[in-house]
Amino acid sequence: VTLFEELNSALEREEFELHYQPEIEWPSGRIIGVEALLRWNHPSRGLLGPGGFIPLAERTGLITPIGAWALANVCRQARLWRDLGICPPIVGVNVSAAQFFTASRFESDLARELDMRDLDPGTIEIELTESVLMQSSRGETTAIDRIRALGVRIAIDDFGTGYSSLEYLLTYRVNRIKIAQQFVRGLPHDPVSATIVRATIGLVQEFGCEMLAEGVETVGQLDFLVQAGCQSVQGFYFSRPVPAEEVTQLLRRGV
Ligand code: G
Ligand code: G
Ligand code: MN
Ligand code: NA
Repeated sequence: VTLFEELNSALEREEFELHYQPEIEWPSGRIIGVEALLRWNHPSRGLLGPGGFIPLAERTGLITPIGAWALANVCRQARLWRDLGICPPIVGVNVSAAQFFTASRFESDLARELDMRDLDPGTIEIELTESVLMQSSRGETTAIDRIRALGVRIAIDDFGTGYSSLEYLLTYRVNRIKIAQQFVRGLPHDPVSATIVRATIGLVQEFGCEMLAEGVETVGQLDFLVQAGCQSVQGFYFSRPVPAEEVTQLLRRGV
């Protein structure tokens, strides 16, 4: 069997799992959000990260049903946390361009899930890459506008790694920018990383947008970011992505 055939049957075999990584406000240490990250529990290869199968899913169109599964599960989990009285303010889910632009499926799936679970739409955050913004046609009402109109949050993921046009930030009024971990990696000593991160933080502040730095692994990176004005962080320094039950514990007692 090929990897494609295995991926094709992975949904019905219930081989996918979502792990969640906390997003922390510092120095308060408060968990302000969690990001859902897909894992494939492959029958012979073990637990695979998205890097091992998302590109194949995108090329073959399988990302649409897999992504719909992820979205439904994120909404179900958000509702479970709400019922427990511990729902974080933001529950984020990654959405590929290939999935986002599949006719109006994504939007209608999202609206249906919110309705069915009776969720506050402002709890759910859709993480899009800059390539989605680039492919959206400016000047007309886009899927992004309609999703914002539902009250759902939009974040730009991996900010700075794409073909950023500042115009997109103004056009779409996204809620949040997630600064790519590739820029955080070199902090605090690499001067190029330091300059890019400081400039990005200044820019995002000008736009009045929320922000978070990804991939924080060391106290040196954390200190640099907080001093530069970015007080929301995510990364191995605080927690790896972990199964939902572990996040439930973290939400109860903090990281
Ligand atoms: O966990 P890991 O570092 O391997 O994730 C790599 C990337 O895979 C993430 O940055 C994210 O963009 C993507 N990814 C993770 N989960 C999902 C998902 O549920 N749907 C889509 N489309 N992409 C995801
Ligand atoms: O959606 P995005 O591309 O931001 O996905 C985040 C990915 O980065 C996840 O797959 C997650 O496992 C990974 N990640 C999260 N925190 C860290 C970190 O501190 N260091 C490294 N190297 N990877 C991280
Ligand atoms: Mn992400
Ligand atoms: Na991403």
